[in-house]
Amino acid sequence: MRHLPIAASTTTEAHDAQPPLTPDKNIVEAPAAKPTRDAFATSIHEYLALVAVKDWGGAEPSERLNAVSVALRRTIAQRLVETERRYADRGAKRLYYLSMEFLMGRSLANNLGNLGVTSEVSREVRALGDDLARLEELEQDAALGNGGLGRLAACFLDSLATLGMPGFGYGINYEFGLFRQSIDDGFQSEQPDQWFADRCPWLIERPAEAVMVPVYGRVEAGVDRQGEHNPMWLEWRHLIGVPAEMPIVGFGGRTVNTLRLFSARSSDQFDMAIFNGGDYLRAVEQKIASETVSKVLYPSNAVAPGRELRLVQEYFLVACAMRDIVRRYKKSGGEMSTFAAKVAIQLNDTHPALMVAELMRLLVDEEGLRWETAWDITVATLGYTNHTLLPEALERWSVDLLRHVLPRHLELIFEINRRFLDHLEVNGIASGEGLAPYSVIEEGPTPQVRMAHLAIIGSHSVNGVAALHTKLLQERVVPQFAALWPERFNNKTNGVTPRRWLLHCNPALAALLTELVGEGWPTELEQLRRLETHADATDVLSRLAVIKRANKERLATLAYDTTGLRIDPASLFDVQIKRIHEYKRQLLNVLHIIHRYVAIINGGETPLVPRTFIFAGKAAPGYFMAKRIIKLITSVGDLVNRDPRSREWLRVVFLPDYRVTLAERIVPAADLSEQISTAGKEASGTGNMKLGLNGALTVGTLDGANVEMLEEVGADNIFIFGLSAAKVAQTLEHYQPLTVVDNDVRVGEVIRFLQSAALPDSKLFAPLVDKLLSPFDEYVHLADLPAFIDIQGHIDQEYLRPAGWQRKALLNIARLGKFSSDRTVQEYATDVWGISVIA
Ligand code: 26Q
Repeated sequence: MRHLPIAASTTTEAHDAQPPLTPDKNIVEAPAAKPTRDAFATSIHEYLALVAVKDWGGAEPSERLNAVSVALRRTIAQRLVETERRYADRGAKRLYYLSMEFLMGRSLANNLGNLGVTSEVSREVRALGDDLARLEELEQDAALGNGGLGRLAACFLDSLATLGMPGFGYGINYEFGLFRQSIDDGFQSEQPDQWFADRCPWLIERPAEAVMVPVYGRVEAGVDRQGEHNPMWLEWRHLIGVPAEMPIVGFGGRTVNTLRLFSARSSDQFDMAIFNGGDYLRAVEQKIASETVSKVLYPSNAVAPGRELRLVQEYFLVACAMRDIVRRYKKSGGEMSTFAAKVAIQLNDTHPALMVAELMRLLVDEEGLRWETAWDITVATLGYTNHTLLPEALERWSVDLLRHVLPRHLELIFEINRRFLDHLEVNGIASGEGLAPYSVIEEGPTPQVRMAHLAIIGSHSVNGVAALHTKLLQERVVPQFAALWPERFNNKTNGVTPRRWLLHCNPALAALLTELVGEGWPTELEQLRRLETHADATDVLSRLAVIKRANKERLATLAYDTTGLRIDPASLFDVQIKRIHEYKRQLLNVLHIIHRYVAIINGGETPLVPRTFIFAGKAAPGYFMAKRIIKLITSVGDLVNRDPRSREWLRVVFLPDYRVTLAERIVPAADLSEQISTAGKEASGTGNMKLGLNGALTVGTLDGANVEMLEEVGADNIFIFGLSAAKVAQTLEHYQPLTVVDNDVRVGEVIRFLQSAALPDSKLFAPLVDKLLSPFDEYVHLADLPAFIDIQGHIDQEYLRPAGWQRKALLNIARLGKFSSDRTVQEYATDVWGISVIA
């Protein structure tokens, strides 16, 4: 039996501490010097000689890529050390961004660009007889995330470093990132994505800073020497968290922050004890179980089985981050009583919400602070961002499971809740049954812990990610807390990094922008407003068109290479790229395609404009309806792409394996951006911003950040259609999709097409049709279909006037400057984190 006195430190490091990152202040260093070409070439050759044991001529392309990447380490490491010293000298407050997901994509081109050494390195690689762009294409994406939430975290890290703010990411070094998707016979199939967490040139392992994380076991009441309640957490199992650092290079290369990713390892000491006890197989099993914790990223919408592992993962992140943060804080001489003055922790959704209990455990059990003091520190330190309005997506853990995995944390959660409910009663805010909506515990046959409640009660700031989302969060999701603590709630509309999503992914457009508005826009995106003076300059508009056309040709080549389908760059590229989810309504998009097809076949009506409908996105492996929607898209595609009557006018392509790198190719090539979620369901969206900034016009509902995009670009420059969030709610009170079918000929034709044998395997789509016709279709597809078809007709007419279309595209680019993640991060820094630029 192993005893862990709770009052004793569990932050024990597994190995000796490393020397501090801060170098001797007397050493004079070159001020952020660029690497010289010679030094760079030497590093490449050294790496090949020492690691690959080859010369450049004999090295595989992937080894050359590694050599070039590792050769940048010297410069990056130097900036990292300089940055750390700047922060330390100023005693800067630091932000830690806790997220189960970081969707980083590729690093090489981004780091070269941010360091400002792309052309030098490109020349160097050419001198060696290779091509940098070719090598860049070999880099695998770091896909440690599902979608928007993970990519937002990555954009925020880029902005923090670019702004010169001390903001650091904490996450899990999954061995398997988000699954790879292929399309077999029109169906999604999934393959593991082993992204070689241990061999990534961008990850620097820090084994000396490993931390220990206890899980499982039980709690026994005890009393300390002063006679105070002193519980013991007993018979726990421990995991070791081994950190690796991914440097985050800010634009300009002056600031380099880090993303710390932890891998789970088993504790050798512990295993040895079992080995020595003679139970060899149990020891090996234990080892495997421990290392499983960081094995795989959970796809969103993951279903019940295997959830215990997800809970352990969430705690693993929280516990590793906590120990690392406290170690650094104490090393800098900080007292726990002033922790919140130097440390801000942001919870990316509720996934790391156990931090509320973990911080209390640290402060009360380990540091011996009074409950009230500890609570004030906890609330002052933590901030919580909500990313969803879907009630089914709000995290809940059963009390039984929590007791099993984290017995002491469950006790702390009960105590937090007891004191909170007491406070409500004492102050006459609620009592009896009226306490239920506030309680962290949802009573019932299997009582649940509501993680959003825990996060809200334990944080000084609660924010939504777009104005509408924040309003609905307060009105619909947690009105009880919004009324109780109005000052806690605030909005932070999402943004995207202009470096990756404009400068890097669309170099031709970026060059034109620089020529027209100057070179400040990548860090001051509002400067794009200056473009407005060119809105009627025909030469500028035609240059925009030429750039778009070239990007479309490049995408057409990619589409042909990956699917064998030829698409026409002269057609309108109509793009919907995002996770496949019913609320995002890829199905509505397909219904419109079917409408166009039926109009050609039955009515002999050819559309005004040839269109290519481009889809990409992954469905959660267990999400039946989403997977069926993919099959419908590919089946409709097979039909319309082959039929000689339609193929001139309609092409449908599903590009497999959507990921950051694929988005970088699609986004610059889009004419039209589909943002058609059921109003009130999409928290913000960020793809909408990326596409708009690259000159795509948006067709969208009044949902998420679309509302604010409309405000920015003006009603003439965006295609808004459909029910508002309020109207959706009203409609659902007595929704009769069959009435829409009866009243709109076009809708009737589309439904009859789906019910007929027009599509091979048409039976496969019966569940989709049933849902469309059900009064319980909470996504109200058919209610919005007539307006969607109407606006698409209007869009064709607009597209027929190229100058008018390009003018709108220009005004989108000019007016979307608000949606830079630099702006978002600055708002968080001022309103929530209390961190500043450390120049
Ligand atoms: C939860 C429990 C178990 C397993 C997985 C999950 C899980 C994982 C990921 C639940 C949700 C997610 C991801 C959510 C997400 O990406 N939300 C999106 O966040 C974006 C950034 O704020 C918004 O722009 C999008 O509107 C929102 O859908």
